[in-house]
Amino acid sequence: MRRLLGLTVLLVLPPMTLARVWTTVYHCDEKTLLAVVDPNHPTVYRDIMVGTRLVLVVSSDAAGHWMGSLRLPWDDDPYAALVGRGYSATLPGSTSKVQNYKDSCLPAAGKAARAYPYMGQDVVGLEFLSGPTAVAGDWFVFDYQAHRVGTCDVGLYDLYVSRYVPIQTFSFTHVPSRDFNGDTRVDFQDLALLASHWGLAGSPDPNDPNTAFDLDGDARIGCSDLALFSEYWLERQDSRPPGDDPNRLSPGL
Ligand SMILES: [Ca+2]
Ligand SMILES: [Ca+2]
Repeated sequence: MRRLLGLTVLLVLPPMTLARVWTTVYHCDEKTLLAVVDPNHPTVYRDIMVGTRLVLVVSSDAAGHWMGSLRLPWDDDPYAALVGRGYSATLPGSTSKVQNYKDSCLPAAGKAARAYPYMGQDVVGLEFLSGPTAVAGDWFVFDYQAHRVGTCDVGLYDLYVSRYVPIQTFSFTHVPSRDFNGDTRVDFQDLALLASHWGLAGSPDPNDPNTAFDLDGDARIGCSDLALFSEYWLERQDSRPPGDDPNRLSPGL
């Protein structure tokens, strides 16, 4: 009889679901999702150009207090930066010195939400916590800036679960910029610059003005570079500086 009652209770109770926190990666317009390379590996993304700014939105399907972190290994730090928005040395309504990226904390994260820089022994990034009045939704928004050609892995951590094992890992690969004139958009002006260097020899010397146009590094500026250029046609980079943030004085620091 006792066993029967137990089975009855299990059948009547609603199915339990675990709260979930996750990060979504957008282009700088904050609307367009960054494409993934393989649908079977949803956190390995299409290559991005050096200078590209991505937007990382941390969301939750639960309410209440939570504490997490976005981090990258120190070895990857020269290649990219995780950047908060609206740096302040104090909290709202307080004069005590507490670092906070106030514009990175979205309304759904609650009034007491906070985000701040984090430096560990092997990792660097941001930590953040939602307040007790948090509701399900988008909680935090941060920027990712690609500084150098190479790869960078970013982990999302649930600090109530583990400070060492991420619950989500993103892998970004940075390729040379196609925005040759630096106006944040890949368009006809950049195509004209590429055409004006057509047929010239490339060079491994980063100070050689031709190097930027030899996109595949074969020491020749030609059709293969045009093909690589066209892959990013009309893309935007929009690598805005993070503003007055003493934690991020210059790229790669
Ligand atoms: Ca351009
Ligand atoms: Ca080439």
